[in-house]
Amino acid sequence: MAELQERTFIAIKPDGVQRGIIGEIIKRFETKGFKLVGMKMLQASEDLLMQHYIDLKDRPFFPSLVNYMSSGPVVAMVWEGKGVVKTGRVMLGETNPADSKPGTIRGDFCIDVSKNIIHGSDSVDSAKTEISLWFKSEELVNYTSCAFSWLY
Ligand code: IDP
Ligand code: MG
Repeated sequence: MAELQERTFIAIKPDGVQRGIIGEIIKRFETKGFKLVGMKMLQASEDLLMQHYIDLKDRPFFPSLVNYMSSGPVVAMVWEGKGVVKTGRVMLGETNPADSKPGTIRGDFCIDVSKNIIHGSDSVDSAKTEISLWFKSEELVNYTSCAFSWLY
């Protein structure tokens, strides 16, 4: 049962919001069968983004990454389901859109690594850290999806 409640943190970055791709991204996770358990639009602070990307702090692109991510609102989401962390990453495509296959989100909707429209947690552990960084526990909802018995 617990494996069916795996959660991942997905964020539509400022370019994805500005370019009008929010609905398309949500649609892909929704029609796949994953369950949306948290969602909000926010202007992320530099503090939050520096914590979120702390592992990349020594990379040359770190300042421009934080600047990009704080350049407009983002849509932060938590999606739940069996294997959602790994499958979510497959649905995103590679970090560099040029290496992403058609059919993936980055493969279909963007061109450059510096504007790759979406974030997804890369492991179950990092998902837990990111979800608690971006969401308060009361912002996440527990409910039964009527599709559950048709998915599993
Ligand atoms: P990921 O988002 O696929 O997990 P990471 O290596 O964790 O990729 O990098 C985080 C984010 O930093 C990327 O999604 C992208 O926005 C940005 N980034 C990564 N590599 C580069 C680069 O070489 N130039 C500019 N931005 C980069
Ligand atoms: Mg990453």
